[in-house]
Amino acid sequence: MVAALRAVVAAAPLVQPVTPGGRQMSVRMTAAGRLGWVSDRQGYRYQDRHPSGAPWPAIPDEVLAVWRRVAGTPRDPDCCLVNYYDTAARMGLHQDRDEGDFSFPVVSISLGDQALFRLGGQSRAEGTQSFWLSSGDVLVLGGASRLAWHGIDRVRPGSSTLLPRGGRINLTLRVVDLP
Ligand code: MD3
Ligand code: FE
Repeated sequence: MVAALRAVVAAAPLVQPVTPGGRQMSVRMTAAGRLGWVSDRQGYRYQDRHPSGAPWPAIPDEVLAVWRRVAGTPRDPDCCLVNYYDTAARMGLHQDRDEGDFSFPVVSISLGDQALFRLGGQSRAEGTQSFWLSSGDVLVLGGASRLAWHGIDRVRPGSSTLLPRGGRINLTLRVVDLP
């Protein structure tokens, strides 16, 4: 899977997105599939091209195979978001609600160093639980958890030998468009 992702990143290089408010995110991102998520001063959105203007590469077969095994729907995903965390990167608490139909799950695949994941409820006021995600972990965020607040507090350096230069890759597979 890492080899297939190297080909994705060669075709659609990782970018460090800027939020609409002008802050640089610490996570570097790219995508595969028909649509990818981008953020810049104009706002954040799904679009059918990498910021370079190139179409996104296809979702690798070995990644699609995970979705087909666990997602519980015959519909394939439109988007595989690829997040790369160096050991200083984090992702603040947020909800994923730019997709068209929340009855489809989001499937997450973690690769490389462990990360401290925080999961709350559907309202920001609810408490959160933290747990470590390890390389090879697959999460299916469906049902009530689909709209849960979540984020990554930190990466544990040196906790995996999968990536020669360390850090963490997270893949999130999503159905973006309405069925
Ligand atoms: C819970 N990614 O890409 S993966 C994201 O590790 C994102 O890169 C984190 O949050 C990461 O949006 C967390 C686990 C995850 C993904 C999507 C979710 C948890 C989720 C959607 C809804 C609820
Ligand atoms: Fe998210």
